[in-house]
Amino acid sequence: MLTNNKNVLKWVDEMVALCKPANVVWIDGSEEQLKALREEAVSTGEMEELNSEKLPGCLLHRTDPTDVARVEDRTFICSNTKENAGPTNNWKDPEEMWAILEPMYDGVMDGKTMYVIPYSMGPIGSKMSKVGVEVTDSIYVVLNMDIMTRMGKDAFVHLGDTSNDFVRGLHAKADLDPEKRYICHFPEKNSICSINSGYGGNVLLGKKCFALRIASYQGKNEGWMAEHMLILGIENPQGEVKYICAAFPSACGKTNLAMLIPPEIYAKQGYKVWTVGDDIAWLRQGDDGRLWAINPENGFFGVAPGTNLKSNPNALHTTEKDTIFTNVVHNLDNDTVWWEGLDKNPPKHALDWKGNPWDGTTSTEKGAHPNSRFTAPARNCPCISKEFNNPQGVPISAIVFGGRRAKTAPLVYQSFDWDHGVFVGSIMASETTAAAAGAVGVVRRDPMAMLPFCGYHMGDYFAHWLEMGKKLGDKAPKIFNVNWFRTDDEGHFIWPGFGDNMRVLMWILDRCEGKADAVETAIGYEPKPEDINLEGLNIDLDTLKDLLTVDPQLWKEDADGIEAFYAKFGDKLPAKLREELNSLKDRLSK
Ligand code: OXD
Ligand code: MN
Repeated sequence: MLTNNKNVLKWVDEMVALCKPANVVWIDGSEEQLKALREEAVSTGEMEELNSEKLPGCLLHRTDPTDVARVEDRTFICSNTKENAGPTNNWKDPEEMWAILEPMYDGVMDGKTMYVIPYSMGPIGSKMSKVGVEVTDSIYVVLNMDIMTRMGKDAFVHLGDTSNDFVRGLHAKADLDPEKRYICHFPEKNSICSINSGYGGNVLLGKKCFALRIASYQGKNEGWMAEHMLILGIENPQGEVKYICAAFPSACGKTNLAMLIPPEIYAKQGYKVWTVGDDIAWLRQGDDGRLWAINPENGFFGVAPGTNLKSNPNALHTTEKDTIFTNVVHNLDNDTVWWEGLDKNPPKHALDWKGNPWDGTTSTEKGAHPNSRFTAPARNCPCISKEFNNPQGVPISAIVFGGRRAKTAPLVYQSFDWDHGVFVGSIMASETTAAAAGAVGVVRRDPMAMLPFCGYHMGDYFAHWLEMGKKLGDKAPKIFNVNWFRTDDEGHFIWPGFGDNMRVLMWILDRCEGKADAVETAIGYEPKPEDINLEGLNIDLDTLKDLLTVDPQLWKEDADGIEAFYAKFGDKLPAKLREELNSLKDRLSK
């Protein structure tokens, strides 16, 4: 046992009595213990060791083919009342849910080992960090949690001997039956139950389950925010760094933006970009009144396909050692890994993500699962910020929202003020990409990119954002919206994206420092086209003007969509947001 904390000991005893494992192993986080676990996982075939020269310390794992992604339809927020979970979450009464879960957990670890994992989300000892304890029957979970969190006995030291403020996570793989898969959150009880899955997002309980769903609820009660945001720093040639948080729905390139490589024009002047986080930010008001952020995670759980030397060299280099690959192609010739979009040389002699023989030169089937992943330590990242472990976090100058919109949203605009910025975040949306030329896909609203991750009523969540704005007053970060995905009539992206997105971030920072002008439009402040630096780009001013156009007709239709979406929240929708919608409509019809 690694702690004298009675609350922890009592809960672990209860879990042992329920799951009835043959052994209990407390994870201290020592290299010795981890080494033994890696060896055990390799000996049972749960993981495979990769080429020790090309990929030192790297392991490969395959999940069950029916267990490859987060399962929103099996994810529940079991608040005491349905009202508290709100209209955008699946809800079940906590007792009813426990009546379903308890028999499934009863004896589920028979003959197996239960691992007790203490971990800290955020730097150990930071006032912004929180402790969790996960019990699991999976070594894969232990080894991933080691990369994704600060795992081990120090987390218990941080918790102390008497505190009850830790998130309890119970995970059992059981028999992976998709029909009996449950990912359940009990916000009022600070606890999470996951069963019948072995896939990262469902079982690494520190990540989406704790750091977003439970933490968003804690943040509302305790006056801070847990957000689905990357954090990056831009250093100017004088060595000053300004930090930006950005929220995008899944699959809009958050990891790429977080690790962007400055275009030549900025690099040669001495600008640098530093990554603090690629997925989650915890934000609190600091003693100086400003908003400060930490990344509660300690690694990256990134999507492998599409990651390459052009799209994200920093991510690729991060995965060159001490990384766990899940559901990618295993190149048998040199014991390395491959995925679609890595390079143009798929291996001939390989196993696909299901472990079947695969020849990348002839196969029409994908070798890697589209949601195959790398779990890589943040310390490996060539552009990791030196503030990554700073217990104070970093001060945030700007908050950026974004989505994938073919026509509606311009390249960038700034909200009129904080409240309008909350409105802008609340109407975030992405379109499913349609193949037909110029066709616009289905709009999926995803406020602040938190739709699948908010652990309570989203109407209350919007109110909490408005409340935070009141507290921050004139020290609040400025709020912006970007859209890298405008397309031309043939459906091609107009803006080059990737590193060139920095050109837009530079305007954003100039606005924060009062250094750039703006044009007032119906939807917010837009840059003067000449204020976005296009040097070295194949884009002329007219194209940029196109990227900045706001089509009132499209926006009126969008406003109707927002109206319908807002209706879901009933009287929990803050009146302020309805006012913002009405003002938008007024401005559009002028
Ligand atoms: C993720 C997601 O895996 O947002 O980060 O889906
Ligand atoms: Mn995410």
